[in-house]
Amino acid sequence: MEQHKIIFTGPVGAGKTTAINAISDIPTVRTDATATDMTAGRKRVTTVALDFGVMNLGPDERIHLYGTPGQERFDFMWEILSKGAIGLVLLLDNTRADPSADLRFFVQAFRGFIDRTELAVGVTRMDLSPKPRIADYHSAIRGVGLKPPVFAVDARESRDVGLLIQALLYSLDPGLVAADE
Ligand SMILES: Nc1nc2c(ncn2[C@@H]2O[C@H](COP(=O)(O)OP(=O)(O)OP(=O)(O)O)[C@@H](O)[C@H]2O)c(=O)[nH]1
Ligand SMILES: [Mg+2]
Repeated sequence: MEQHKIIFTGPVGAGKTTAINAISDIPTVRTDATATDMTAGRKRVTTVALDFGVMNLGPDERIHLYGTPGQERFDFMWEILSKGAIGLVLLLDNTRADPSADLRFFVQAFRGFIDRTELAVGVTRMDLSPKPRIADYHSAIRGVGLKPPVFAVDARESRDVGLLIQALLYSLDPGLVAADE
């Protein structure tokens, strides 16, 4: 059995917990706690340690999905969770005040990891706020020297989350996805 590990990160409310829950083939492990600080203005619960789910790629290949907390005060978990992972899914919430700043912040925070592995970016809540557009994200991320796939996704939709993971796997190893199809 081959096992790979992928990390989901991004700001509070981007949909990390929702996405892992939507795609996981097992009941997910969550560490949601009642939000007490400024996060409470945006949502009722927030991840304080990690999310965990598993996606079966084939009979003997699995992906372990780990979600980080979005809140910066739990950023010590980011490095712990990233150990041994093969790629990063960055989810951004298009309704936040400055999603491009969120993009730059998380790319900076995970830069060492991204340079060793691969990145795929998913933009959620575009149904609620159509701007910035995907093209704006492409230029923002080219500005920091990266060229990852960027998709509009609804974190509640397993198909959307699945496409994002496939794009990440494809960047890592085109054979990995092709072999499964
Ligand atoms: N309308 C809309 N809602 C979405 C979309 N994607 C996710 N959501 C909702 O946005 C919320 C995301 O919440 P979480 O999954 O807890 O976010 P998180 O990234 O885990 O947040 P923290 O753990 O606090 O960092 C959920 O209520 C989802 O149902 C989308 O594309 N459109
Ligand atoms: Mg969460």
